[in-house]
Amino acid sequence: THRAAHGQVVVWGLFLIREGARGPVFPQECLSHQQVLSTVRQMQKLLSAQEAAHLQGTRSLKKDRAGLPSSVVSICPSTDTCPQLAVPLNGRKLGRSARVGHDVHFICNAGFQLVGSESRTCRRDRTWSGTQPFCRSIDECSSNPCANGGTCVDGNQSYTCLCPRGWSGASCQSPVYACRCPQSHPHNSSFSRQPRCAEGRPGSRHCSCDVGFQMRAGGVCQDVDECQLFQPNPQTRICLHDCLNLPGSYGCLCPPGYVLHADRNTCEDVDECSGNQHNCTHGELCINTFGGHRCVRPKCPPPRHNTSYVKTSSFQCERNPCPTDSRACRLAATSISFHYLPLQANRTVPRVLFKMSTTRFVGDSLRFTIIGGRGQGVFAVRRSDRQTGELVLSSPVVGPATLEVELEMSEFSRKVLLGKHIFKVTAFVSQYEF
Ligand SMILES: [Ca+2]
Ligand SMILES: [Ca+2]
Repeated sequence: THRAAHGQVVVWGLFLIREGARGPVFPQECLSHQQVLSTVRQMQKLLSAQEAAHLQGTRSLKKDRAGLPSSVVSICPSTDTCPQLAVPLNGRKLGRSARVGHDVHFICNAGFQLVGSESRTCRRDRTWSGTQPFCRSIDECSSNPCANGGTCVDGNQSYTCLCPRGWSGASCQSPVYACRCPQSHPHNSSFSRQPRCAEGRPGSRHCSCDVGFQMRAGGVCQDVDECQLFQPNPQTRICLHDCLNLPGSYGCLCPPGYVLHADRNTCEDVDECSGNQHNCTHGELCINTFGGHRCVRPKCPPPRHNTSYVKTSSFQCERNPCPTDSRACRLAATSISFHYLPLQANRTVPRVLFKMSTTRFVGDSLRFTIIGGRGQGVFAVRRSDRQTGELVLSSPVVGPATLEVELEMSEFSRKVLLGKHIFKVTAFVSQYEF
């Protein structure tokens, strides 16, 4: 073919340049078959001769090189070297010199640990310092990484802990309480799921559970009961009120009268009064309380001993003017006010609930006393300044409870009573501490 012919021309070209000294033969026209064969044979002979010469040269080089060590040894006295050290299996030796004063170092391949001397020095007595090291496969379990009786399984540069029942986590460090659900949901498979597994290197398989699940014996992912786990302990409590275990998670529950706060943990009182969710009738007043509400109807006392009262506001009664000759009326309270205090159970004490003073102070002294009411035992009064008194909660109250206390503030001028004010206080204590 044309291509074949072209290749021949190239071969010819090479041949002519190399053999130019012998007298080039310029082809005048197309070569005969015989001529081509003859030329190729000549080329083969020439190349074979060159190959033989090359091999001869290589052999003599090899011989020279083989002779080198012995010539070096003959130059350097053998008394200055230590015996050659072996390369540890699965490791490397760094430094080739075995001469006195020289060091060699050993390192191990990944996954192996050097046991023995990391470095050895050729000493004057032609012995090596230290001991011959070897590379041992790293046993990830040798440090006993599994807690709580977990079984360690050594892997490729890693380990796996097989946790006993009741424990989970990479090192079996997390306690897991038995789920209380199986009795109530024996067939609810959503509390146990199959793990997600991924094939890694040949023979290795990594399985994991969804968030909120943990691997159990048998390779099944079981829901973690966060409620059992964290709720009973005040330090780890996750819900302010009640906890509901859910597959893979949990939820917090609030008692009636409360809504779950945006933080998903605490309970917030529903203000039934402002939200018009109350059942108070016309003429009753709605008082919002923690966990509920109350309907109240403050009433002025009925007329008695020439003394009568009139309602001046929703929460206040004022004494009507007294007949000129009625001492009883003049000694009766000039005003009666009503105070409703929503209170959470078990609040810390002492706690100031209420302050009282007069805006029309004309005398020279005020006296504050508790004059009655149920639940007086948990209250006390004290003066906070010259014309102000405080009602103080002095002991914690267990709810639910309704406590009433009646306070009197008497105003004197030169020890003569000028007037009395009565404060009727009602505290609505919730069932819960919120
Ligand atoms: Ca759960
Ligand atoms: Ca409420």
